[in-house]
Amino acid sequence: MSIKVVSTSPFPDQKPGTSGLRKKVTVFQTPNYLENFVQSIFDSLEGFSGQTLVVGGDGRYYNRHAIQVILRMAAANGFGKILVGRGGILSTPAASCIIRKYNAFGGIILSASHNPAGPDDDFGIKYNTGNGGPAPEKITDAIYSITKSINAYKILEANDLDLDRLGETKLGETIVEVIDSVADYAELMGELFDFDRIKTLLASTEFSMCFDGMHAVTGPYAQEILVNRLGAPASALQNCVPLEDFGGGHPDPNLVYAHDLVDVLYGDAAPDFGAASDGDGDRNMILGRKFFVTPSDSLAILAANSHLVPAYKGGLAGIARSMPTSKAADRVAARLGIESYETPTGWKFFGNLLDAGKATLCGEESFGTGSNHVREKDGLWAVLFWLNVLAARQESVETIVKEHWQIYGRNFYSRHDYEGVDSDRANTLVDNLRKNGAALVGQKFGTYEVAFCDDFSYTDPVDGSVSSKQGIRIGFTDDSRIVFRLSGTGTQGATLRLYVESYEPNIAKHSLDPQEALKELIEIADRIAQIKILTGRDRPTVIT
Ligand code: G16
Repeated sequence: MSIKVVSTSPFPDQKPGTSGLRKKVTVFQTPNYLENFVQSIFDSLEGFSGQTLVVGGDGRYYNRHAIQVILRMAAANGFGKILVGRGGILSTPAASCIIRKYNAFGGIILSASHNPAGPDDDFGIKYNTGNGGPAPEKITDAIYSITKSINAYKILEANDLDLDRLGETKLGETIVEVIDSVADYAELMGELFDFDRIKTLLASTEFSMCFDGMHAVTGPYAQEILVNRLGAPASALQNCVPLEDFGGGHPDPNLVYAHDLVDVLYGDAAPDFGAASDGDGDRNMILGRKFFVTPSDSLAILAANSHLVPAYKGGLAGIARSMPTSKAADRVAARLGIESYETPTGWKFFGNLLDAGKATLCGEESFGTGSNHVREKDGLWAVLFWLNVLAARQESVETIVKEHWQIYGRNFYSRHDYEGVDSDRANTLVDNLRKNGAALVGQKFGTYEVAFCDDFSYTDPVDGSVSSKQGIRIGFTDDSRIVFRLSGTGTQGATLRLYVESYEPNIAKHSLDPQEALKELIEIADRIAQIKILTGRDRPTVIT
C-alpha cells in the first residue's frame, strides 16, 4: 500500500460554523472537497504521529463513504491507531466518551446533527480534541486558514475496509479497530445513574414511557440501555431503527419536528414520560403527559435535583449555559451557592469550564444538556437523568416542573426561528441592530424600557480568549430580554433566531401559555428589528 500525494486547490467556503463544517451532500461530493477539509484538520494539528484517532458518525447518507476516505487519509498522515464504530456509527456523545476513555489524540465526527439527511440533504464533519470536546475556536480558525491555501493531501492507496466486523485490521502501518458503537457509552451511563431505581420505575405498572429515536443514531443506544439493561418494554421505543435518510424526517427533537412523539404524549392514554433525541444523539426533548419541558427549564430542574443522582450527589461545581438560554439555571446556582457561567452558543465553549472543574452541568436552549462525564451534550444522558429523578421523587413531570416554578419563579421563554431566509436580508437585519442598538437605551416600548443593548462578547475565564459578535441582546429594566442571532448550523440561506424571555415570580400567572406571556415582547422585537418586513415572512418557521 503506497501513500499518494494528490494535488488540489482550495475551496473558499470551508469555514466551520457553530459545530463543524455543514454542507449539502452534493457539496461534499465535489472532487477533493472532503479530502481538503480532512487534510486541513490534520495539518492544523501537531504531535499525532503514532497516536490514536476516533472516527464515527451518525450513519446518515455519505457516512460510510466519508469514513473510508478518512481512514485512508489518517493512515497516510501517520496516526498509529484508529478506533471506528461498527458500521461507521458513533453517536456524538459516544464518540466523546471513547476519545476520553482510550486517551485518543482526538476524533473526527461525521454529522449534520438535526439537519435532514439523504443525497440532496446535509452532511457534516467536525474535529474533537483529546478532551473529547469540539475543537475550540483557535483550532477551527487554524483549520479554516489552512483550507484557504491547501495544495495537496495525502491518502493511502487501499481497498475499503469491512466496517461491520469487530476487530483489528492493518491499513498500511496503521491499526484500524472496529469497536462496538454502544458498549463503552452504556457502561458509562451505568456508572452515573441509579440503574436499580430506574429499573424498578420502568417495571412498575403505574409508569409508562415512550422514547423516539427519530430514525437516527440513538436507536441502538436506546435499545441497549433502556430495553436490554433497564428492562423497558420494546414498545417503549419508536422510530428506533436508524435509516440513512432518517426516514425522510427532520431529526430535530422539538415540538414541530418530533411530531410522532408529540402525538403520543398529547394523545389518549398518553404515557407518563416522553423523550426524543436528534440525528447524532446529543440533543434531547423531554415531555410529560401532555406537558412540554423547555430545555432551559430542564437544565435548571436537573441541577436542582442533581443530589438525587449518584454521579452528582456530592454537589455541583458550577452551572454553565449559553447566552440565549433562559436564566432559570442561574437561579438554581444562586440558591446552591455555586457559580453560573454564560457562554456563547456552541458546546465548544463549555470545554474549558468543564476541564478546569468550574462547571459540572451545562445546557443550551437548543435542546442540549450535558455534564462533565463527556465533553459533548448528551441526549440519552438527559433522558436517564430525568428517569432517575422521576424514580427518586415518584411524582409526575408536570408536578416536578410546577413545584420548581413555585420555588424559583418561572422564566417564560420562547425561541422563534425563521429558516431559509435570504442571507443578505438577514445580515441587514443584524447590521441594523448593531448600528442602532445604542440609541435604543432608555426608550420605552409599551410597559418595557430598554436598559441595555449590546453584541454579546465572551472572555473565556480559563484561557482568556475573546469571542465577539455572538448575538444582539436587548435587555429591559425588569430583566426581560430579547436576543437576536443568526444560526451557525444551517446550510441553506440564513436562519434568524429570536429568543424572548421574561421572569414571573407570581404563581398565579405560571400557567399562562408562554406565547401569551411573551406576546408584548415578541411584538416589540418585530418593531425594533423589522423582522416581518426584512425576512418577508409573517410568522416563524418553528416556535419552541
Ligand atoms: C450545535 C451546537 C450547539 C448549538 C446548536 C445551535 O448543536 O453544538 O451548541 O446550540 O448547534 O446552533 P445555532 O443556533 O448556531 O444553529 P448541534 O446539535 O447542531 O450539533
